[in-house]
Amino acid sequence: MKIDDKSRVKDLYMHPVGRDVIDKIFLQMDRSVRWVTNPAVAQLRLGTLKRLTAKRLGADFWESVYWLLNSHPDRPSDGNPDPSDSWWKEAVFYQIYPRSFMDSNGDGIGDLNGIISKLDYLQTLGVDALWLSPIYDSPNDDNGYDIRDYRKIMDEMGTLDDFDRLLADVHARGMRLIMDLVVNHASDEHAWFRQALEDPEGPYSQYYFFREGSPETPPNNWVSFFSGPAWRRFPEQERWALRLFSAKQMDLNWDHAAVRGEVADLVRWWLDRGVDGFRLDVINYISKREGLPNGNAAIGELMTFYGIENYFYGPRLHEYLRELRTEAFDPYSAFSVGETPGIGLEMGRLLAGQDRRELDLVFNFDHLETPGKVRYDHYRYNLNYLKDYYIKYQTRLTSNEWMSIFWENHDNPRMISKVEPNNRYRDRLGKLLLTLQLTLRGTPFLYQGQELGEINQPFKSIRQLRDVEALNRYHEIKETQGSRRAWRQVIAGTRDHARVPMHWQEGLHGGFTSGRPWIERPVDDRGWSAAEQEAQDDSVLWFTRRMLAIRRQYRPLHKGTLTFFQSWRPHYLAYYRDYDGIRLFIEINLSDRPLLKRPVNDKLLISNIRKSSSRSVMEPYEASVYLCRQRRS
Ligand code: ISL
Ligand code: CA
Repeated sequence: MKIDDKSRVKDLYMHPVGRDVIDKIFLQMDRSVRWVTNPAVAQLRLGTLKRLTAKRLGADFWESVYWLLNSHPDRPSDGNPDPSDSWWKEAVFYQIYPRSFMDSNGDGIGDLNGIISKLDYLQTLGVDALWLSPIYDSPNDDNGYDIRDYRKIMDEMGTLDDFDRLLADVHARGMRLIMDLVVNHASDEHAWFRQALEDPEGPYSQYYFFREGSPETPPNNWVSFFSGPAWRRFPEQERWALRLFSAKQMDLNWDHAAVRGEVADLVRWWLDRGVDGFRLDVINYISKREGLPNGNAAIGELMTFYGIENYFYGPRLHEYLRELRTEAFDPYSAFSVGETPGIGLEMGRLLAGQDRRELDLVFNFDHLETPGKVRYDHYRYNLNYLKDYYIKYQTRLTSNEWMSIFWENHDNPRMISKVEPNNRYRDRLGKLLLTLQLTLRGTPFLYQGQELGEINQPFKSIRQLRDVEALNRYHEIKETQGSRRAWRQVIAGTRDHARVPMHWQEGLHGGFTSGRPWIERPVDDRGWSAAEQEAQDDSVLWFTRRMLAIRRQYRPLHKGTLTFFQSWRPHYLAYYRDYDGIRLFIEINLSDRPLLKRPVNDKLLISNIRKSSSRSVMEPYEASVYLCRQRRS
């Protein structure tokens, strides 16, 4: 059904993209979406709404919304396809940020040989698959997310031989390895871009979004995720080029078939080497609206990024993903998980619906901040929201879809510190978050350091930060609001919290390097290194190992159904996982206060509380997993 002035608000909410957009707007405003679903409003014609809101939202607002919805006629399917036993549905992934994982040669930068030296550690931990953040040749403006040569290993990381050895060693341990595929953009130092600059009439010009126009004003009002306009000026060529991220990350033009061919080619090249799949960086941004029109101001203000409606879910996204899958992934049965910032639940279902053959999984980010907050705000993360989010997902997803489960990655502060900014209950909360992540229904992606209960860093000065996003942001805010306010924002959200070196052992630089690390790890947390935790039976590290072993042993934790128990109780999250007559019960206190327990005489498998002091009351942040006694029936 076409959406236009005659449509009603309820039509909007029944459309997958419409629903997501509305949910997102209300989430951002921290308001209940019931405002929209109530019958009086639901019947309203959009034309009427348009007239009522014309002043506030601007005439182009509704035009953008109609365009967005009408370019996505598909509906998620109601269920079915194969709830199959794809390996990635049962696997636990572990994300490595190679630059900060382990340095083998003392230059202060993590490398492939460093990773190889820690494979025993990872195998003992009990994870099934590794995801490596980019290790390709790169000038490192954005730590490898700006690729100069897709078929070369970054000098600091090692060589292709090292890579082949790493892959063979991973496989020999029965694990799998996926790489990061960054193809929304490439480095301005990539040969394609250099040739495009050299020869504006040549074939490579079409690989990018070049625009002429006044040297003072960028071609449109789009804003970069890393501050400033989304355009970079090339004075010699008298042209602008689109760059949604840093000034050195030039957006590739996927509408040009040759670009899609190149991407399929390089994917096959790595799959031929034996990798098991890819995580696809900002993959929902690859299709941009034709003509690159200005972004609507109301949307820009609300979402912080002007222009986003023109590409966060572009008109040809599904088509391009299907093509890439047919051309490159499917012949190798390779796995794909899309990083899809900004998309909502229903769009996620469209992108990862099994019957649609686009992606296997997506990373959705709506749960990383509680409503109304953004990463750069100071606030306490409310775990009740995580519960609501998860319940909502599990209620909407069908057998045709599967969910990724993650709390952290290299772009986000540490979850323990978000919940308890002063790091109280560090040990207990770390274990709670792991319990949750490893017992919910879906595929967990752990991020390096979670198994050590890592927390945010007490950075003291901008000189300690390295991340291009944080540095740009700091300087941008400083100009208008001064350095104190700039610092206050940046310290809350900087991605560097998660990018400091792994804490392998006590002493200098945590055993990460014998040289000077590329980024310091200012936190003083004696006792928390991997080696120290190894020697301590009740550490977070040992808890992670046990939890992973339990997950391996009990099938209900993979494919089992999930049934919530008393989901209406605030601060209380409990659920059953059932499979083949075996039942587990997971019970979690989401708050820092005591809470009533469900009376059980089931067998306790694991808990983050050493010895429960009471049979009826849970301690703050208590999390326990029980094996239920044989069910009568
Ligand atoms: O949307 C954002 C701004 O709020 C960012 O979170 C952004 O979408 C996200 O950081 C995208 O991340 C990925 O692509 C970036 C890279 O810097 C990140 O490290 C990567 O994970 C550009 O390649
Ligand atoms: Ca090194």
